[in-house]
Amino acid sequence: MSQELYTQLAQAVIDGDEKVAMSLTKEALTRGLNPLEIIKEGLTSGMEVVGEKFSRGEYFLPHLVMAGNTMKASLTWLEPALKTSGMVRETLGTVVMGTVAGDIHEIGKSLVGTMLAANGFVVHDLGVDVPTSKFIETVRETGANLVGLSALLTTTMSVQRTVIEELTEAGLRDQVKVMVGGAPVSPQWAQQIGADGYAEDAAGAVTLARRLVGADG
Ligand code: HCB
Repeated sequence: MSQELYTQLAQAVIDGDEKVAMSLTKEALTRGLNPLEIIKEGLTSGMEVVGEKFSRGEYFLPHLVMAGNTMKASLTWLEPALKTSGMVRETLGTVVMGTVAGDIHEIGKSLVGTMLAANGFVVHDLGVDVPTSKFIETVRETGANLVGLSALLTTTMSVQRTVIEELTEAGLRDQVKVMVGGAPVSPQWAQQIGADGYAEDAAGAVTLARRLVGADG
């Protein structure tokens, strides 16, 4: 039953049909389905197909825009549910989160930020196309102990390394753990650039963040 709904939701993302996606999202929530599962099995799996179609030259930029807007519209319904899902009362740490310079992909970064906030982290979301100096400045100002860097393009992955290098140059590297993520990023890449960890999705980012700040003992 729920699988059929997820398939329809994925199709709505593929079609870039915001209206259908929002109505299916509301239905899924009414049925009591897990918001993270709705995102993973419905919205994200639709996005994967959109990405594949774009790679094959079947879809063009407007399709990416429409799919992105469709996912964002559904997330406006899912985020309140995600925010209450963690129900953590204590503060585990302060995170500076953003998509690196040159990259405007927003959705995954925002989802990770929402999940971290729901799970006890104070999140400073700097947005997208964030200048490297802004990460450094914000870590210094907030005394953050964690930085989350998102990159969706092979051409912007290297900026994650630049941010880490500049944190070191600014004398802040010992104060913060750095986690990286985004479609082209891998655990090997994280290791190669001297990041402290890689997370595949928002739930994984919460597990990793808790581990990095020593919340799990
Ligand atoms: Co975009 N785009 N795009 N895009 N895009 C991708 C990323 C491609 C893979 C599509 C493809 O070719 N198959 C491709 C990149 C190829 C590459 O470099 N390897 C691509 C391209 C090429 C481009 C443009 C260059 C296209 C052009 O202009 N010709 C252009 C780039 C502009 C720029 O940034 N300078 C572009 C633009 C766009 C938009 C703006 C139209 C739109 C984004 C809308 C928005 O964000 N508001 C868009 C979209 C939607 C996509 C796809 C289809 C989906 C991305 C997405 O939102 N996924 C994507 C294909 C794909 O990724 N399969 C395609 C859903 C979220 C939930 O997943 O992976 O972002 P996520 O985040 C996860 C996960 O990675 C992890 O947790 C998140 C939550 O689960 N995570 C972290 C992410 N960040 C983390 C940080 C951490 O610390 C920890 C975990």
